[in-house]
Amino acid sequence: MRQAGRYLPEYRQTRQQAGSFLDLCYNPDLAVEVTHQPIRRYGLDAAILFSDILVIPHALGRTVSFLEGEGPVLTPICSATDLASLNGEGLLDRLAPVLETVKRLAATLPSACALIGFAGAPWTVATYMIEGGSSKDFAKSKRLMWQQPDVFASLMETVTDATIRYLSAQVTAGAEVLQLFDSWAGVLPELEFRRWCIEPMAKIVAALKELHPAIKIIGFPKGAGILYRDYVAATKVDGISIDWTVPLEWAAEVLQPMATVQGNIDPIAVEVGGEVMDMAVDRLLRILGKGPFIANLGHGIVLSTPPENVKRLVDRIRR
Ligand code: 1CP
Repeated sequence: MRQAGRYLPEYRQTRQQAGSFLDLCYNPDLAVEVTHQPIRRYGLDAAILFSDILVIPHALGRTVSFLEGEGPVLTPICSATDLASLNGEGLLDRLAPVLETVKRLAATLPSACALIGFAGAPWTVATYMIEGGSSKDFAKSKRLMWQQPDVFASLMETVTDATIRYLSAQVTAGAEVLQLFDSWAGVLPELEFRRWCIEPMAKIVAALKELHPAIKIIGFPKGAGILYRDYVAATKVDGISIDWTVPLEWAAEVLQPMATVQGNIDPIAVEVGGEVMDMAVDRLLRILGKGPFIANLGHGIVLSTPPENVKRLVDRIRR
């Protein structure tokens, strides 16, 4: 959940050297360095590849840029004509620098440190492609989904297929675990959640397991509420990353028998630190620590987090 990033001074320094954010993602020397930074600092059990979920739209031929302080900006997809401009042929060539980063990480990380590859889940990636960036209400995405269902379905299929090819290539390059981030799963009504979050994810998991039977896959349908249960059952993920709103006792009883549960400390509790964070960690370990569990946050670390709070968090979990 953003191991690397702007809360770390060493990241900010490397980020400056890189030029643009996408230049950083596509520069294996710097992306390897940035992936190693939190591992060096905290000795974590797993490293997540440094990249972004928006390299997929970029590799499909859309323009993508990250404006300082404003987040991502893409040329929005509004019609069948825009859709026709997507080009999946050169996908893996365009993503070759990221795959090179995975290869180098597999060779250089400590052997006890697992390497996690990742991608955005299709719904979340599609929202950025349709909205042209971040969104508060996801209205354009929902309008396209309901008013131009053929265009929307076709976009989802293109992104799903690209995601399978990209993640399969990450495994070939040395990723040992894959995580799919469906950060905006929680904005969909039930039926649409089943159709556009669960179904594509089930397809992705099945395809990747057929290609790489030993691969472990973690899903993160943020905000899914009680639908987390059906998501785990239907997608057959090995791990389920829960956001901080999911009740721990429910997760232990309902989710842990089906999958390894990952989560779910509130990122602001980590920013606040001290006893607030300690109490959250202790309760988490008490309730979920008896079953298969990965200690983590419930979403990405926030920029204003003091790095020493993360150190205290890791030390406490280890103890
Ligand atoms: O200037 C900067 O340095 C930009 C900050 C940043 C970082 C550190 C962005 C821009 N992306 C990343 C890296 C990143 N993104 C990782 C690397 C691995 C790690 O260290 O953890 C990962 C796994 C992601 C995934 C990602 N990107 C998600 C899914 C997870 C989540 O946080 O919900 C999403 C939604 C994005 C899109 C994105 N990338 C960056 C921004 C500002 C955004 C938009 C977020 C939004 O819409 O609110």
